Amino acid sequence: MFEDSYKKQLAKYEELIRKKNYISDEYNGIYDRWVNPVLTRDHAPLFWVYDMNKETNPYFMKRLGVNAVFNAGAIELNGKFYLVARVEGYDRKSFFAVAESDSGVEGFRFWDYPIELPDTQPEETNVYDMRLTKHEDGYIYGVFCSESKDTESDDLSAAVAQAGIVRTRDLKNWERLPNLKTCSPQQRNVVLHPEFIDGKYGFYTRPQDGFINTGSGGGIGFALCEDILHPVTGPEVIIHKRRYHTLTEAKNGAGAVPIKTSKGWIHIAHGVRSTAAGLRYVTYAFATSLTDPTKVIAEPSGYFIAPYGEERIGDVSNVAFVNGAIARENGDIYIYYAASDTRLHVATTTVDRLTDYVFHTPEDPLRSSLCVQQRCELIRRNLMIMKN
Ligand code: M1P
Repeated sequence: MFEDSYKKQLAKYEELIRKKNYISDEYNGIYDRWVNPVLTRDHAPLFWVYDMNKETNPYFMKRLGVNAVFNAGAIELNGKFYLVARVEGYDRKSFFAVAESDSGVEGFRFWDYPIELPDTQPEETNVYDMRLTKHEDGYIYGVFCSESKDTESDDLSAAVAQAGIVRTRDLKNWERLPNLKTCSPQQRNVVLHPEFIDGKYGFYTRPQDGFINTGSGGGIGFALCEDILHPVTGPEVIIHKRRYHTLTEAKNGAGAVPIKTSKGWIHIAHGVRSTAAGLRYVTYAFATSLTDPTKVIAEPSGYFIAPYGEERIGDVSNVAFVNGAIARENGDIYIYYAASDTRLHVATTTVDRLTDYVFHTPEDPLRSSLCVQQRCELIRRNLMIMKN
């Protein structure tokens, strides 16, 4: 029983890791979507899940199941692609683990051990969604959500979200710094800017009054911090506001570390709106000025990656979420987007295409009558061209 089941599961696992990925035939000219997810719960090595001892596990049972692998920070080091994924156990707790691939679109294999973060916050119950920033100070920083129970509330599910910070040089040895202190009672989706700004560290923030609702937190913020070892920010400026009847109406948040281009910093963020079927999460893009990170200089209308087809189904359905992208020196970009809090996909593009998309796609005019005008102008121009 043990031997047969083990061999079968191992063969399945190896087949999954070796599975070739290919580009989907869905076209938009902006990016290519790859068909197979790059990480799923089945990518967890068998020895993370099963007890491999025949004596203590004669039925070859899962003892510590993995429920989902999703929202990953991403980084390229020495030509290889690394993801620091959110791995969620059957027990609902998440942890981080490094997966490595040569191509960035397939063959991701987890390192033997997940990351054991220094346990410096006794009240911390859950950790998730690490953003990896290669900072110009020489460190790789991981900024993630550190979640604790809200002990001041009678509601059992009330929680407090803070931004935890770790740093490393090799993704193996991690130093934990104090959690970020901002003017907001809660923070999630915090991202460290890769360059110093006037000698200071810059954080994209997402101020929120409650754990789920942002309340008075009006959107994606930005704040500076003088000393990363004592990370306290000054006031937050809201750089990208939530807006009525757009995809950011309920909330939004920074996603991947911004990508530097000759025209500006390109951000891939997420926006959330309420529907009769619950919240819908999509990603969207915008650009900020190279000289002023608080100034939005381009804002294409509509979503960038939304959950399509099977991606719409999962533990938290109707969610596309990005917290990691890799921009290579040759101009290729790999965007790792999670589907419905369950699995991780990749979409590929280039700096040129992404820049064209962000800077030349029209803005959302915010009202139906203006949107139809915008579309009719496009149609008129196109029909003229097509007639000639
Ligand atoms: O469930 C969807 C996402 O919800 C949260 O994002 P936000 O703070 O913007 O609501 C995060 O918990 C994220 O991990 C999750 O994918």
